[in-house]
Amino acid sequence: CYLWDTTNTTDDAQISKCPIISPYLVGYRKPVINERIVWEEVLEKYKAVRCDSHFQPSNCKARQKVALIVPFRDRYAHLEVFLRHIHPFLMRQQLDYGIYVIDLDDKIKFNRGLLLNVGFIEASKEYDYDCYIFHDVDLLPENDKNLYRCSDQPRHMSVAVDKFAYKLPYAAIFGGVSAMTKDQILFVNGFSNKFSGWGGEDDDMFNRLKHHNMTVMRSMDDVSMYKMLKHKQSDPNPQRFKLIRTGMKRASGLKMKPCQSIFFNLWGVLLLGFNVKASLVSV
Ligand code: NGS
Repeated sequence: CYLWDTTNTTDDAQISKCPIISPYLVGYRKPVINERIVWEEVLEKYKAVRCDSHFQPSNCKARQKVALIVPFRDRYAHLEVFLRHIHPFLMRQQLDYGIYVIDLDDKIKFNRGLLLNVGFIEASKEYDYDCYIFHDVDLLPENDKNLYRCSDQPRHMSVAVDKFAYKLPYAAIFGGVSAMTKDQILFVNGFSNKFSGWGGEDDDMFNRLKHHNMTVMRSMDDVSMYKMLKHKQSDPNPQRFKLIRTGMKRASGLKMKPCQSIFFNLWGVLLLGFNVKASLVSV
């Protein structure tokens, strides 16, 4: 059940590319966070995306096909606010996009890296995305000139978050919102599945990127502003610093070509599914 009218878009040659900068951008707009919204209203308001959360501009061909991967646990109130905010934001950017909210079985400890890997695999099966944006549900972009696109190097997008007084908390941060192409993800073998509990998986990804000679790109902080929704701090993983320290040793030990390595780590994700307790191959 795809939303777009295929009768309009079957002939790709006839439809021109969307402009590099969408004419619908409004710049800075304070996110609305206090009004509750019920699911029925979200669906009613955004009929265009009601079927499977997939949108495509009707009058031009989007320049990038973007999958938003949202790791999720229990924060339904945040999810409502997030979806209400992010749909019109992405539509204004004239993207061909899909949103994947990846939940984990309640019995399993939250594992952001694992959820992002699952989201990547599932989204790739569904559509030929150019760009994967790993997006925390509690972060609302404030300026739609912050373009949700990938580039030839991985991008860290949540540069200026209100919680950190709109300043980068540390140079190697890669958490919150980040964008990578399929090739970039495959090249570094996805995220580590080993980080159970809060923290560190993004730092480990930063190290993986560095290890593979990639450079993390950031936009100017006046464009990359985000509002963080309030929540209680999750339980940090006490093992995270050790895992980060030993991460590169594990990565170096792989000695695989990118096309093989994705099967190693992401194969572990497939085996794990959402429930399985069995030990798995993960790095
Ligand atoms: C660091 C965490 C990162 C996290 C970042 C921002 O301390 O995983 O804070 O978190 N690293 C470690 O704990 C090693 S935030 O306040 O945005 O939730 O992304």
